Amino acid sequence: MKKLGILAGVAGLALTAVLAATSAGSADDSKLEQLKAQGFARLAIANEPPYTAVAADGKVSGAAPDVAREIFKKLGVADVVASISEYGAMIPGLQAGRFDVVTAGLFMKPERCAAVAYSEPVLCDAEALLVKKGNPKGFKSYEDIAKDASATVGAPGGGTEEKLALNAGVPRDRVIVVPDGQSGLKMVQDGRIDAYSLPVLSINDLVKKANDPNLDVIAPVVGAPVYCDGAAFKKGDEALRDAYDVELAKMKKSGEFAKIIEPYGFSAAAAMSTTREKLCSAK
Ligand code: 6CS
Repeated sequence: MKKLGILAGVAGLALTAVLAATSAGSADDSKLEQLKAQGFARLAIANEPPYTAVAADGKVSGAAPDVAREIFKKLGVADVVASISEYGAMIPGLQAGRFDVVTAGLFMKPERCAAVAYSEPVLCDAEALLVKKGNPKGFKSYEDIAKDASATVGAPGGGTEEKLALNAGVPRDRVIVVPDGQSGLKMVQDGRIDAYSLPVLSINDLVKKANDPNLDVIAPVVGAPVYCDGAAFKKGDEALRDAYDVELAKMKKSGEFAKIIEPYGFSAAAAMSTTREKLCSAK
């Protein structure tokens, strides 16, 4: 009897393991199944061209949403809808379930990698400073701004440039939180800040559209890293992130990825030359 009891026990354990694996598998796939049923994925964006843009008619474009739209289509999610968020509110919004994914050029850094599940790299860029013509204060780096006791720099709230300026020693009261690109441009033009910092392609886009001969772009900011973003998923949605990465890798291989991002000025080679692992462990 004893032997039979042990066999029954082993069979029971095996059955439990199979059921657990199956349920875990279906639980893992549930987010993607939910998005497919919903018919769209909710993106967090910043409306900072060429990363992300919302036209007057509400049409969403920009390199990040365009890549996401294609990948979700390949995963069976018909469309994407976007909400504009400040960079500093994107991760809390994702964690609170207000968005399904952040596709906004949210650069991968160790502290962010600890809070979200990033895809592999998508958009890479250096940092820039928008200044008055001739760069009257001679800025080349965030340290230069720190050393000039009267200098102020504008940057997105919770954004990378804000953090870089603070870490370079610019006091909190000289790092001005600026809600969007147009505001930053105007504040430099009006002399209310001495510099406005965003990634190079964002600043270049602002300057091109401003058509103002009294502006200069300092790029790259000396001492600031080249960053890359990825699509940022909520911790726990790793199965969706992994499915996203499979399609992203295929698009990188086929050339479709380059066709989407390079017209915006981004380099597919730059994104393909690095990995999430490297970027999330960068010092
Ligand atoms: O990831 C960030 O924090 C930065 N990324 C972009 C595309 N613009 C500004 C922002 O600070």
